[in-house]
Amino acid sequence: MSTPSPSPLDAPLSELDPDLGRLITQEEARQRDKLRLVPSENYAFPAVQEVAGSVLNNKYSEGYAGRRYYEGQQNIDEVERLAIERLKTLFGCEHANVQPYSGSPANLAVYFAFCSPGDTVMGLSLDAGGHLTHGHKVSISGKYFEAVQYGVTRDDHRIDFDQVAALAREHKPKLLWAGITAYPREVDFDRFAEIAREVGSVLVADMSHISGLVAGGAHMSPVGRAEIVTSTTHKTFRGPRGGMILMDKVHKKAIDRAVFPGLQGGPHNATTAGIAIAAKLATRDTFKDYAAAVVTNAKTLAEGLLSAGIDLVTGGTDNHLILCDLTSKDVPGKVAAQALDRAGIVCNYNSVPFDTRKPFDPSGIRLGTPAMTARGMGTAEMTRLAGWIGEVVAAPDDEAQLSRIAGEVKDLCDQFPAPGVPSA
Ligand code: DSN
Repeated sequence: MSTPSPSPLDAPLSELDPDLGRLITQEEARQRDKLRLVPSENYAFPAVQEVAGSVLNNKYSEGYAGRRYYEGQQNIDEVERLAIERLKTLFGCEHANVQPYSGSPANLAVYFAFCSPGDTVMGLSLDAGGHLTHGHKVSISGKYFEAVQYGVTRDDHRIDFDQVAALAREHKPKLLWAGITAYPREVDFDRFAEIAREVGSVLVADMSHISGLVAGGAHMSPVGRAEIVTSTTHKTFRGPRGGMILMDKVHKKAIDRAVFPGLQGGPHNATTAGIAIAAKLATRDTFKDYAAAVVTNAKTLAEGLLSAGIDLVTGGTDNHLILCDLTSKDVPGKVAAQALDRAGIVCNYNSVPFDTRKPFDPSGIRLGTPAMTARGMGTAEMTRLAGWIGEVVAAPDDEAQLSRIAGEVKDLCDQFPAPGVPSA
């Protein structure tokens, strides 16, 4: 019997699609040669990347371990059980759902589990550092529910707990969201829990940005304080692009049903495996050191930026991110972010609290240390980086200076290999 010849459709990417191959090679170079400061980004653990492209992608598994709608789950059930058990051990929760496709679907599942359209919900407004899915008017969370938004104080830009308590007493929301995407201070989940208890709301903590810090002991844990905890798995946690929901057992049935069959079809099994790996690695002392270093680096970068005359929202940071207010520099955030990118420093422009500019052309830039710390950079590198950012903000049109800095950034990056990114 002759061996069947392989289909030309099964050729490797380099032969099959050189255009796409070139784009991936270019993206590898970008992630290798530039300083990545978007606080929601990171370098996934190489082992996570390994499973992301594995044969686990090929399997359909609608349902949950032991209760699937397809046969052939001998291995997938074990993968999902491993991920769940490891998250329970890591975060100390009673149950975990690892099937949400990412953070927004995880949050939507919580709405679906607890609310009917028209119910009142409360969350931190986007311009104060919250997330679209916490009740913003353009999101389904603000369109299908009565969303009440709280903010930060005008004087110190920290969460205004007097306002949270007053609004919660007035509106008695079904869900009270405690979560951030552009808030540089520790979230006081105890205070949120107290308010939620008083008014009978379900407290939902969205720890997407900080789940790695929580796992590594560098931020107060919402588990045990909030009934429900949602998170992405690819930010400070360094797992795959995915989502998870942690909860007490009492909510297991409602949340599991809301995720499947309520919102989603088959789980992405390769992602589930990646979550299992990240949860295992997060128990290591090296990861605790990483989480602590992310915060130390952010504090050092913040001090350097203040020394360079850049105003910071709240005056500094307790976590992995920094929000710079460039109003006094008379440089729009977008202009600064684009100039920084040309200098090899990648961040995003961002609104600052009470911004007088529009969200697509705001007054600030948002910086974070998770990716640089994953490369092994420390406080000396953060101080250099603060100097470069100060130079760029002072002269965003000085192309000669931007090129000089881009060269220096590349030299620095050469000394700190990017995890999971092939060397040049
Ligand atoms: N897009 C994420 C961030 O950058 O913070 C939040 O979903």
